[in-house]
Amino acid sequence: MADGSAVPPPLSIMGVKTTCPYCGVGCGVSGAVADARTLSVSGDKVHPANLGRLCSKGTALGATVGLQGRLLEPTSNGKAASWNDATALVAKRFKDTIAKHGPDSVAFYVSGQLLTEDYYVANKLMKGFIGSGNIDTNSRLCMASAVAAHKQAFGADLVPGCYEDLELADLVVFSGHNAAWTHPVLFRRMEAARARGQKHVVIDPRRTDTAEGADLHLAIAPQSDVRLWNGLLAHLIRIDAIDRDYIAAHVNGFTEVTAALEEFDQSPAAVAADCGVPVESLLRFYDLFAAHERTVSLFSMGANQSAQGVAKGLSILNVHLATGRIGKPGGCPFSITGQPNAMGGRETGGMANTLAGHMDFAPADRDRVARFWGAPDTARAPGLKAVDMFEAIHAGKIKAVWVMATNPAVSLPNAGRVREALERCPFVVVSDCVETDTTAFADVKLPALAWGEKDGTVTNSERRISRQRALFPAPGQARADWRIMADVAQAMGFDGFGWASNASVFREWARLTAYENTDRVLNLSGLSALTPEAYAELLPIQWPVAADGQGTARLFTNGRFQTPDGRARMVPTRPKGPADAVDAVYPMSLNTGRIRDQWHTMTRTGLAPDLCRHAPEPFVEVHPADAEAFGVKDGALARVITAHGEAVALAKVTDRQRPGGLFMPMHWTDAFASSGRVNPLVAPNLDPTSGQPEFKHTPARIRAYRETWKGFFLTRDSLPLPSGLNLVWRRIPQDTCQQHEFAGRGDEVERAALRKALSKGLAGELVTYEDAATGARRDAWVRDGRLEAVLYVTLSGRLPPRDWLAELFAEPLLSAEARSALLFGRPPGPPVDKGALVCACLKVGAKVVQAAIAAGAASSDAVGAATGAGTNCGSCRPEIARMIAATASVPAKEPAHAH
Ligand SMILES: Nc1nc2c(c(=O)[nH]1)N[C@H]1C(S)=C(S)[C@@H](COP(=O)(O)OP(=O)(O)OC[C@H]3O[C@@H](n4cnc5c(=O)[nH]c(N)nc54)[C@H](O)[C@@H]3O)O[C@H]1N2
Ligand SMILES: Nc1nc2c(c(=O)[nH]1)N[C@H]1C(S)=C(S)[C@@H](COP(=O)(O)OP(=O)(O)OC[C@H]3O[C@@H](n4cnc5c(=O)[nH]c(N)nc54)[C@H](O)[C@@H]3O)O[C@H]1N2
Ligand code: SF4
Ligand SMILES: [Mo]
Repeated sequence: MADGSAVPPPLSIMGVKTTCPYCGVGCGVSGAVADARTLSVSGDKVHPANLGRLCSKGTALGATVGLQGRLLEPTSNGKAASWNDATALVAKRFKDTIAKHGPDSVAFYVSGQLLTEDYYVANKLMKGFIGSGNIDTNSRLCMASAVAAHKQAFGADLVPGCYEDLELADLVVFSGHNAAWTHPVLFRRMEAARARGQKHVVIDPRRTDTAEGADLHLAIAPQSDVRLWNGLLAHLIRIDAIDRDYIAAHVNGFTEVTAALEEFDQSPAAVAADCGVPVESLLRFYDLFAAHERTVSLFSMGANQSAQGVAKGLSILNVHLATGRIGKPGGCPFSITGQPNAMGGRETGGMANTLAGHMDFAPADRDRVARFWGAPDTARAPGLKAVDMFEAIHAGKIKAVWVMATNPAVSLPNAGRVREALERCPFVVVSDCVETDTTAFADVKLPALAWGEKDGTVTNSERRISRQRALFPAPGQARADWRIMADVAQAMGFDGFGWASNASVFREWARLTAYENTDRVLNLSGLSALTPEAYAELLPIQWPVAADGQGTARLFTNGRFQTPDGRARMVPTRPKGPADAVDAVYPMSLNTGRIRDQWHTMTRTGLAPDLCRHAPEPFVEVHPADAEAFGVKDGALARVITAHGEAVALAKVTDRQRPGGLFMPMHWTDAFASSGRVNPLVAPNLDPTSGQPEFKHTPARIRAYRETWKGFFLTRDSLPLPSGLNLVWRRIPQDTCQQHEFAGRGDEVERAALRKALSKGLAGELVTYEDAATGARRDAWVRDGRLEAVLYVTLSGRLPPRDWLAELFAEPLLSAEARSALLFGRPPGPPVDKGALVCACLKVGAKVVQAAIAAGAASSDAVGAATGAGTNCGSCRPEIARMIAATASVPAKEPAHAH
């Protein structure tokens, strides 16, 4: 049963099929609503992307649909406003700004987390009717380099392969892709293929969980990918392992590429030295690649997020074109998408340098789109790309901006400057579902429907269009993004925004893809006359969709590309180092990325305590030799400093990190840590063609934080924490309470100020214990016999485990024993400390896994059988294997497939 109309579904609706709102795998989800906001989810057994599987994040969706923190009414300058007033205000401010300063004085910054229908409306409004190219998307931070590479090589932004290819391949190369954590369900499918003999090669400076069990890991020097792939191509040419017939029939540019290769020493020794890998490993990669006709090369953020991201992509595409490994079952280059609808945004023209339907600003394309829209003012030139857009806001050139479904105050590079820009901007509108670091800068906040409420389509990494469907009625006054924009467009006086439903928006979009389409691969003609009922029931389908309604799994099967002569283009690329070189002041390379259980800026996954227990705090990974050199200790706090900013994070000393490299997760925001955001540190260096930032490399240094005291604070409800004190805090959501960890460098006066600030928000009786010898102080607030909060501080001593204290919050009445234990600082019985959560799906902690290993479980499967860990999405299996290897004298690894 499905509902595609604007009418909310009844509360009792059971088993609605929808799509996961997180990664680009695009898993089908069956959601069953029990009552008001209670939801249970399971994987959709017939969705082709996941066939019933979900990863830890998908599994925990039910924990994220509460209404806490939600925006439920429009506000203007912090005061509630009606939709009519808010719409009129946004329309007027945009119109006035345009009238005074021209269309390029306004901008939209949108997101791959919008639906295709939302994206289409945003783009039509900005490019078609406002007449400016100034709409860009967070996909600029994500997919822009791959898009540019595709356009140069194939003539359009086309992803050739499909998920089936990942299973049919004999060799899968992961280039800057930590699939085990970032596309877990696909990784699980490839692990199954690996058990049948598929080989895995991982190219990543870090030994990630994807690399852990791989046949080969090339821990390359940061930003040396172009050198590596060009070296591979030179080698394949040398041993005549390229497909000369395919090149002759279908590919231009081979001669130019060969000439460019010859500018460099392509001997394996020279390439290996430049890439910082052993020459034997390099040769193994070359041999594996040469030996396997059916090769898929996945590439993700380690490729795209680079000042040479386009060249990295092209180098990969060049190898596949030269070997004819494209458009074939199990053979293709595969740029994997991050967000649930990154693809939809690329299709509908969410990027500043494209129009819609894969049409550009070439006059013929531009005029065709303008004709279709009946919009004579349609923009004639590309607008500003994300980082430049925020620079233009900072410079006062853009005077009104509307941010939708993204959190740029956290996620853009050089985020301190982004915040300055938002602060300076005369008019900032933010559409979001919740309060974020970015909504703090908004003049107008507009409440958007969230996942589980919104309804429309998304396109996943394999070009598959799936429906997201509503499970809940709209809460408060929240509205669909497309509707909010259409209302503003109409209030601005524009025609063509009067759709009755999302189904009509989709139909118009599909018709545009088919409009005067003689050669564009992106064609949804078979969907351009969908009735509202057919739209409501639409089954997952891969574009292009022919007039007869048939989808398409693979592109370029006949060797024809979307270029004027139908031939693909190989494009010469030349290796360069990172944009900013390390030096004596900043001798290390700061790399950033994702962790297994958090999604981006934690606005949703941060609500699920189970997802916060694998890596509860912001951390920095550092190699043991560097830790030693800079006096950084494992488990202690460290300062990471770049020319742009500073952060404080927990040091994880590990040889999985390259010497000279640091890694920090991108996720933490002001809501979760006082100094854990990484993007104030990241240099805004861009790829000159794609405009994508080099998130993976900023010169940095690391130092110990050296606190003089530390402590923790557990409280039933979230409290605003004091600022201006010389301390750092991190908040960790627990089932029963909010845990805050503190460390400070101030004296007793500061600690007293902290205590005072915290007490202000608390009611109840305060009981205190002080131990002058260790400088320990324990405060507990008890109200009506229930524990409200505890604050433990110590100068030199140890702090007890938190889990035992957290559990006291669940007690309706504290026992006398518990009360004295509270002040004594020690649990009455054996300490409860579950350790980190290894398996978030089945809630299995490290201690339980270790116990199973100690009892003889010698493989991930055996640990799974004993504890359940790793038996759902499997993304913790590499970690379990590592724990086994660390315990056993003879490392018991996953079965290795000898070459
Ligand atoms: N759990 C989780 N999953 C997610 C997301 C999430 O937030 N959380 N976000 C989704 C989104 S939007 C995206 S874009 C994808 C991203 O998915 P991935 O690209 O897999 O994720 P990242 O961790 O950003 O980066 C991948 C790897 O690139 C490596 N790398 C760094 N520098 C280099 C280099 O110079 N060369 C090479 N070859 N590799 C390098 C990093 O060490 C890192 O391990 O994940 C999606 N899935
Ligand atoms: N250092 C570093 N920075 C990075 C990266 C990195 O690897 N390293 N990766 C970059 C990449 S690849 C990406 S994709 C970005 C992601 O960065 P962001 O897009 O900023 O991250 P999200 O937390 O996903 O933000 C989405 C916001 O939209 C809201 N939202 C969700 N659904 C809807 C909806 O339907 N409508 C509306 N109006 N709002 C909604 C959410 O509440 C949330 O606030 O980060 C980039 N930044
Ligand atoms: S792999 Fe996980 S996050 Fe990605 S779509 Fe599937 S369930 Fe969602
Ligand atoms: Mo992304």
